[in-house]
This record gives sequence, structure tokens and C-alpha cells, in this order.
Amino acid sequence: MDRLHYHPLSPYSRKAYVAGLMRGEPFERAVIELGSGALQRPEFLAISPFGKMPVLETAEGPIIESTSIIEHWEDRGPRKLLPAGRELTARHFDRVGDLYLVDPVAALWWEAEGETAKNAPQTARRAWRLFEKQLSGRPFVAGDAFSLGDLGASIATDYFVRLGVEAPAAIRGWCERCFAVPEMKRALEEALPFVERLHPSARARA
Ligand SMILES: N[C@@H](CCC(=O)N[C@@H](CS)C(=O)NCC(=O)O)C(=O)O
Repeated sequence: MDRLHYHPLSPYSRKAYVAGLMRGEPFERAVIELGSGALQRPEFLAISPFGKMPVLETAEGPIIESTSIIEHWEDRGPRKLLPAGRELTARHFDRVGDLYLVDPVAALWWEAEGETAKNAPQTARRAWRLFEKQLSGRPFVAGDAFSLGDLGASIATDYFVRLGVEAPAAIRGWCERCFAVPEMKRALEEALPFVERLHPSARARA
């Protein structure tokens, strides 16, 4: 059985975790202990050589990179996050979301003094403009259904808002729709205790 190494707080982990839940098939979960040095232990580096989560152990070997994990599952079926005919749109917004929302919010969260963190709100606002344009007349970026294109971007947007970066109304509405997906809601609820512990003010802004 596939085994996902992840932490509920990590947005990239959460992408893979939500995708796993949406499949409706069992998978093993190994929660990484934050701040324990677990990511740099030889046994972890053997499956994730860059010391990053998530990583999925499969019968064919480990898969790193959140999107690749999701693609592995989508390829095996059932297809949940890459809608037929809208796949390229979903993939495009997944990439934009990772680069211009997830990476910046992670910098803001962990290294608030760095250059990426300083530019993070501006980068997010530019990304949100792209999402807003795509969302005009559609509930989700690839059409009527929640897809890979919404996944990481909405998780990161929720973190931005919790950290006090105001998102436009249309983006907040889209985010609400994303978090109404039961698996998104469940994964957020599992992350919130850690959010509260690490950034007590973030919970208050939620
Ligand atoms: N591109 C990777 C990014 C993974 C990543 O940066 N994960 C973060 C947690 S959200 C991590 O493991 N950081 C630990 C570190 O860099 O030491 C993916 O999509 O999986």
C-alpha cells in the first residue's frame, strides 16, 4: 500500500494528502515530526534526497514532488483532479499556484525577514489577478469542478489571509468554495492545531 510521508501544516504535503483522501482508497500515512530533524535523517533522505515533504512510497519506489504524487494517483485512477479536456488548464494553475502562492507564503511563514517573504504579498496579488481573470464566470479554475489547479493555490491563499494579507473578494469567494470540498475541509481542520501553536495570531485572523 502507498505510504505518504507528510505534515498537516505543510502546504505541499496538504496538496498530496487531500488528493489521497479524494481517491477514496486507503493509503498509509506517516506524519513527520516538525523540528525533530526528521527530514535530514539518512532513512528519510533515502526516499526524499532533498529532505523535503511530501514523499510517497509506492511499490515502484518513492515519488517526490506534490504534483508528481498526484499525477501518479490520477494515472492509476480514479481521476479526481485532472478533468478530461481541461487538464492543461488545471496543470497550468497548479504550477502558477506553487511558484507564486505556495512558495511565497512558505517564505512569509518561516523566514519573514528574507527577500522572498518581503515580496510575498505583492507576488500573491499578481497571482490572484491571474486567478481572478480565469475564475470570471467559473466556480473553479478549470470549470465546474474543483481540480489540481485550485488545490495548492487555495491552501496558500488561506495561509496568506491568516497571516494578514488581504485577498480580493472574488478570491475569498473561490477559496470558500475550495474549502467546502469535504477533503479540503478535513485537511484544514487537521492543520489548524499546528497553525495555532506556531502562529497564534494567524488563527485569530481566520
Ligand atoms: N516542489 C516541492 C516542494 C516541497 C517543499 O518545499 N516542502 C516543504 C514543506 S511545505 C519542505 O519540506 N521544507 C523543508 C525544507 O526545505 O527543509 C513539492 O511540490 O513537493
